[in-house]
Amino acid sequence: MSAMDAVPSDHIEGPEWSCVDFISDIHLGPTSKSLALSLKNHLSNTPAQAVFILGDLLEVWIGDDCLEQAHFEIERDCVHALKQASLKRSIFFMPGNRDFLVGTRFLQKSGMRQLRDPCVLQTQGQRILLSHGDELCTGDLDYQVFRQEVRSQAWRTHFLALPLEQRLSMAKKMRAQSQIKQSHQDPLAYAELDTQACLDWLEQSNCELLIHGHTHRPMRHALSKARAREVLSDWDADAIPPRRQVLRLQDGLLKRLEVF
Ligand SMILES: [Mn+2]
Repeated sequence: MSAMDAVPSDHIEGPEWSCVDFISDIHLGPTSKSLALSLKNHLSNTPAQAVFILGDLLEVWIGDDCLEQAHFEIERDCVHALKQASLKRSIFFMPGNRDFLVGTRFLQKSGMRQLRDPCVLQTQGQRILLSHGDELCTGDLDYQVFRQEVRSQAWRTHFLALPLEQRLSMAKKMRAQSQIKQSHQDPLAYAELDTQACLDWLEQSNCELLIHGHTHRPMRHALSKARAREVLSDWDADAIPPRRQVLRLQDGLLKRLEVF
């Protein structure tokens, strides 16, 4: 990877792509054998010339040194599959709130190009705004303060320098706090995106459509006469029926499909 590639892109053009896939919130972890298999199959068999992973590919990521740890076999395997797929198609990765600590080594080994959040995609005659989505949950001020702190270079440098055991226990604690918070809220309102914030971003970027993940509530929302957002599904192999959904833009049309 060249030095230039290491800078996250905020604008991607794919004039030659007739098929593009969007996924997010796969939440791969040490017990996600079945999901990892579905993802690997999809990455190697999709007709898409480009795959956009819009955050939370991993359940949690606490530093690229984990790639050398025995416990992280699923993630290591996924990196290998991404690399293989990246030889045939372009794979883009935007960090989510669970895996924003994915670093240069992870990206190099997986062959993924990193995107800024948000990022404008121009393809098939459309301008589409891509985001993980959590920055648009502006109604949750506590979360936005937390987000700003952990996304700062100072916090990142400090955290990544801690011993692995300490990082693991801090990540567990943060997860537990987030679950307590979530349990006290209406599940349909939890971590919902602010409509005006979405409209502002769309206007600033001159886009009509926002594609994002994060909420795990897959559907299309009309935001105004001309503007809409399309929410990606999370992946859950244990759900009945299992959810492994891909949003595909093919020949200018969006469709959702389940993969196996
Ligand atoms: Mn998320």
